[in-house]
Formats: sequence, structure tokens, C-alpha cells
Amino acid sequence: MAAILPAGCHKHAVGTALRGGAPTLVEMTGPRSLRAHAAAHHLLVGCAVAPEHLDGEPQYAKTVADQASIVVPENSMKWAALRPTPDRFDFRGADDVVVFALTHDQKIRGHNLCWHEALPAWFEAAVNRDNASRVLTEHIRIVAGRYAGKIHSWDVVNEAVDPKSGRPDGLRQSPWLELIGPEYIELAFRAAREADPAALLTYNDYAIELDTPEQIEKRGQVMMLVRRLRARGVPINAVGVQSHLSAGETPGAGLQHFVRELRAIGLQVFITEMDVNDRSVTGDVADRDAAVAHIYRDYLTMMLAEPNVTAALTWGITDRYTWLNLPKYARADGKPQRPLPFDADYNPTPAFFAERDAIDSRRVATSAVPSDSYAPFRPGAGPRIEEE
Ligand code: 9MR
Repeated sequence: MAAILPAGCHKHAVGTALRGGAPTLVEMTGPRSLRAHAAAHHLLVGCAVAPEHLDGEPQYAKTVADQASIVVPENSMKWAALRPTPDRFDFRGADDVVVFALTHDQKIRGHNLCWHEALPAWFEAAVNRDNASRVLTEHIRIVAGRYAGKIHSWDVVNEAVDPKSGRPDGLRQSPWLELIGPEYIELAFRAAREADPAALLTYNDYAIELDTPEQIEKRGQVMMLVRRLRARGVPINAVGVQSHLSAGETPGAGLQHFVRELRAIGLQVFITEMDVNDRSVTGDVADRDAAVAHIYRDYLTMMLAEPNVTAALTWGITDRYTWLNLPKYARADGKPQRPLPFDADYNPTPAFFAERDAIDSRRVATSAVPSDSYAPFRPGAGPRIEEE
């Protein structure tokens, strides 16, 4: 089939994609990018990024710049990345992401200030019951303070709920819980608000999307946690639903109800880490891509219909760099996974088109969408980079 370039379409802005089996030349940048479609629907769209690829791989940087109106560092704002020693901070990777985003008119999510994983090697020996509260609040003061005014939303506390802990409050047995007690969550949110008055403060978690007994229970515990925080006047603005899904799963009405309950108490919802694991799908690439795209379409169409869902991010932009290719998530046939909107060669996958269609399906009244979620940054706010 002869391909016809749309008017004004540059060669570099054109990719070839397989859609319905037939090769079609498509434009996917500029007005046809995810970010342009999202902007037309009062939505932020984007992905997790790694500074080493932004700096080292032009096609990666271009794809992120073209498609994302919001980015989040996949790893470079975690404790393990920022804290090489107890008293030294290394902001190089985090600063690179912030500078890239501001240069490309993108918002930035901060991920994360308090988590039981990605703690530095020195943590265990150096942090104890006597100093843990101070160590946590100082970290938040320094990190959230450094980027204050430039962050759309912070994942203040990440993955604090785990029904398997067996605790009535549902809280995970984490170092922070053991060292500080359940009030560590409140402490973290209050410290974040003090350090950055403008960021939307977020509680972020996974395995709360489906209507399986385990996920229904966990979702309920997350809701209880959010309600407890609200009742105590803790500053929290949003819940992040990570959305690590698998092909074949069907998220149901329980999540929609959860999102609406959060709206009723004034909270936004962000899809923070979406990807679709295709480990259980046999067949060729087209079969696998179709199964993945099916989830993107159904899930995002359902979620983006809700006015308080104001941002949707995938956990990476290209299959070339997905955490799902770690050996422990490998497919039985040894082939790399295809969970993201662009494949390993930066061709858009069917998931890209499914995501874009789902964005276009969003029909929400402007007045129903919280305005602080997509308003542009105040001009002149350049990053403040300090010497170490
Ligand atoms: O994708 C991230 C991977 O590269 C890291 O090794 C890992 C540990 O820091 O974290 C992964 O990202 C996780 C995110 O921070 C929180 N939700 C689950 C994500 C996937 O494990």
C-alpha cells in the first residue's frame, strides 16, 4: 500500500506500525502525539525515564520529548540513588531529569520520598529507633526542598500497605514502620508539605486494580489509610494507582468505585506506572501485542472517563528498557516482553494507538477536572542546582 504523508509531516516524525496486520505509515508526533491528544482532554500523559538514556540516546530523548507532558525518574530520585553515604547527596541523575523536563515543557513527578525498597546499603547500620524520624524528615526537607516549585506531584509514601502483614491497619512490615511506628506516614506527608507547598502529595501503591479477593482487600486498606490521614488533617492530594497489569486480566468496577470515592473526598488519582506484562500470552508478536493493547484500551478508557484521573504514566516509554525484562519476569520462550507504547526499536506498538484512542475517549467537563493538575508551571522557574 502506498503511504501518503499527511501535510506538514517531516520524515523523522513518521513511524511505521502494524495495525490490523496491514503496514500503515503514521505520524505520531506533534498534533498526533500522546501529549497533544492528552492536552486536548485536560490530561497529563507521560512515562518513567532514566537520565542515562535521556543524555546518551537521542532517539530515546526525542521520543520522551515528543510524547510526554509529564515524566518521573524511574530510579534516580530514590534513596539508593540520592544517598551514596549517610551525609552526602548525589543529585546528578535527578537534576538531569528535572532539567530535561523543564527544557521540554514537561511536568515532573517525584518518586519517591519514603519506601521500604531501594534504601542505601548503609541504611540498616546507620538508622535506628532513636534517629529514624529525624533521618526521614531531613531527607524529605532536603530532597523535596531542592525541587520545590518544580514538582507536579510527589510520591511521598510508596507501597505502605500489605494485607499479608496481618495487621488490622493493613500496614506493611517495613523498616520505617519498625523504626518509627505507623505515624511515619503522617510524618512524611507533613514534612513534604513543609518542604514543597505546591506539589500534589501522593500515596502510591500497586495490586489495587483488580477485583480479585486479594486486591479488593488491599484496595480497601488503602482507602482506610487515606481516610485516616484525611481525618487527621494530613496533607494528601492524590492516590497513585501504579497499574502494573498483565495481559488477560480485566480490571473491573471495583477500581472505578474506588476512584469515585476518592473524588468524593477531593482527591485526584494518577495512573503512575502502567505497563502490561505479556508473559502468559503465547503466539507471535501480533498476538501478544493485541493482548497488551486490549488492556491498554479497556483500562485507560475506564479510568480516563473519571474527571479526577488527571495523569497517566507508563513505566518507561520503550520496550528496550523495561523492568519486566529482568530475569525473574522473563517469558517462558525467552523472548523479551513488549509492555510499553514503543517497541525496542522505537516503533509505536498497538498499545500506543490504544492509549491514544483511550485518551480521545475521555469526555469530562472542564469544570470537573481539578485545575491545579494540568495548569502550566509559572514561567521563570528554572531549576536551582546547588554545588555539593
Ligand atoms: O523499575 C524499577 C527498577 O528499575 C528498580 O530496580 C526497582 C527497585 O528500585 O524499582 C522499579 O520500579 C518500581 C517502582 O519504583 C515502584 N513500583 C514498582 C516498580 C517496579 O518494580
